[in-house]
Amino acid sequence: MTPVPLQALIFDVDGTLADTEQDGHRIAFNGAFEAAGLDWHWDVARYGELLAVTGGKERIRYYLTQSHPALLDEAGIDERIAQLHKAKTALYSKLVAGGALPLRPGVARLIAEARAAGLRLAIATTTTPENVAILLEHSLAPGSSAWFEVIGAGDVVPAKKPAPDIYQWVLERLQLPASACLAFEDSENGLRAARGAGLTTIVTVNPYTEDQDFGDAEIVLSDLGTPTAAFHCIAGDAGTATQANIETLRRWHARSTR
Ligand code: XBP
Ligand code: MG
Repeated sequence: MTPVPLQALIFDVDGTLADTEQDGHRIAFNGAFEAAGLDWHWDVARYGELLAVTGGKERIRYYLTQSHPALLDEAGIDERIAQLHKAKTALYSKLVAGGALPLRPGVARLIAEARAAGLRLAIATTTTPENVAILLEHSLAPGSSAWFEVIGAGDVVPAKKPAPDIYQWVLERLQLPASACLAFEDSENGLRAARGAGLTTIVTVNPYTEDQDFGDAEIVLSDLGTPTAAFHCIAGDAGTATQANIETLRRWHARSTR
């Protein structure tokens, strides 16, 4: 069978493009709780546990089931969660616009190389669409949202990762089979979503996800690597590569679809 050529790269956002969780989303959640007069506080370790559930509204609800279950029976709790989440999104935007969240090593380089090579770009994330736009604008380049042909984000699909729905939504809009694409993820939930949609997946871990199960990934790396700082290959075969560039991506893609 002739191998399908690589045509598109699909990126997760949180934890993959930038380490947004600990010093971005977590801070914004806590700020929203404080502004609402609540004594809820998510420290770094607790937030790591809460990351088991993707989606900010879903994460607040999950926290309530653990710490304040009686609140879930109160009338108007859905609206209250939605309001808290809206306040959180506004705080997160401010943090990102202030330049608090740089991209991870090699991300801007790889995206530039992909554009130069004519690969199509897309995003598949559970985060709110405004968060994606503001991160790209401030941490990648002004106007860079337009580089991504399809941005699948937030509530466009009701079932968030680890469900494959967001990746399927993106693939449908790209009008490409999974076999023509590579996904980039940082978490087990993300990997399960991408694999569920049939995508070969490259994982770059971060402190919150490094102990998760990535057995189903094509390759697991510390990061994408830069010309001066090679990635560390955690699992899979990186050969002699020291950074993920278009040539290495094509190689990893070809061997996975053979
Ligand atoms: C990202 C998430 C999101 C963010 C918060 O997961 O789980 O919930 O933490 O975003 P992934 P919102 O990287 O797997 O897509 O508060 O905007 O939902
Ligand atoms: Mg992620």
